[in-house]
Amino acid sequence: MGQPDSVEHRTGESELPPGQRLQRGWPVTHYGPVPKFRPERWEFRVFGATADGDKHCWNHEEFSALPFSTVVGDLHCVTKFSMVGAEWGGVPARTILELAPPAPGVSHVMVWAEYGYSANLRLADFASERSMFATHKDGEPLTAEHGFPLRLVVPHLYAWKGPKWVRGVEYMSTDRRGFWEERGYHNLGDPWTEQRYSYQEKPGDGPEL
Ligand SMILES: Nc1nc2c(c(=O)[nH]1)N[C@H]1C(S)=C(S)[C@@H](COP(=O)(O)O)O[C@H]1N2
Ligand SMILES: [Mo]
Repeated sequence: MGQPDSVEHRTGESELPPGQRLQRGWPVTHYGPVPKFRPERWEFRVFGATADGDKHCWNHEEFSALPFSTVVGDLHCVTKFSMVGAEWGGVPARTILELAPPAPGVSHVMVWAEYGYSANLRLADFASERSMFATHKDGEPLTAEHGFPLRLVVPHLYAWKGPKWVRGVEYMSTDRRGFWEERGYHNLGDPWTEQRYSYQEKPGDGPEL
């Protein structure tokens, strides 16, 4: 056969997004050091424009007790490798939206991670049924370099939109750029239309640069 396992059959996708190539294994890609997990100091915070005006916090034990489910989704790195067919286990973003609802005017979220890494998402992208705060991949806990204890996976967007070592979500009534979106990457990041770089943005795709 010579080909990797038939990816199409596992993911239901007929092809990779344009310009992407299949990666064997799972490379580690991120900016900066891998944070050390300190359970006693860890909390997951939802803040900003919440419906009740309050912050919502879960410590690690509380977060681990939230209902667990799985989703199959691919990772498409803007540097052109894709990792396909992973089964992510964790807490769907929709569950967080239900437990800590946003105020009516919320249009975007900023997902925050250790060391100030952030990624902005339209609320509709965040609320996708495949957006997942993952603790596990293929039944195993995430490793430190892949985001343990928690990472966001948004399979329909480039993978920089999914922070590893995620610590919270900010609800926003206007869009703001996250870490890579401020540094030349596209504000929306749809791999199927190759929204890679900010110079490709059309009016309305993002805040003025
Ligand atoms: N906190 C944090 N999360 C991050 C990044 C980062 O630099 N910091 N890089 C992103 C990018 S560009 C990619 S491609 C994926 C890579 O995930 P992986 O290392 O598990 O393959 O993580 C994303 N999440
Ligand atoms: Mo990436």
